Amino acid sequence: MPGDLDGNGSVDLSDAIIALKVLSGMKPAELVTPYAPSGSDVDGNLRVGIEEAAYILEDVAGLR
Ligand SMILES: [Ca+2]
Ligand SMILES: [Ca+2]
Repeated sequence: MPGDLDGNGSVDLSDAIIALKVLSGMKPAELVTPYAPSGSDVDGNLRVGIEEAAYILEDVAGLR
């Protein structure tokens, strides 16, 4: 599922937190990306980044 970075079957704020931690530098992408389920990558660049954060937040906000 696109955006489901923690693989719990839904896209929610916990996924947004993961993406935002990566973007803010609190967590290196190298520590997060290998554990993100295949298919969670939104833009296909094989990294957790701004695309995932935007997608997740739009999804949580009901904009998608
Ligand atoms: Ca999730
Ligand atoms: Ca990505």
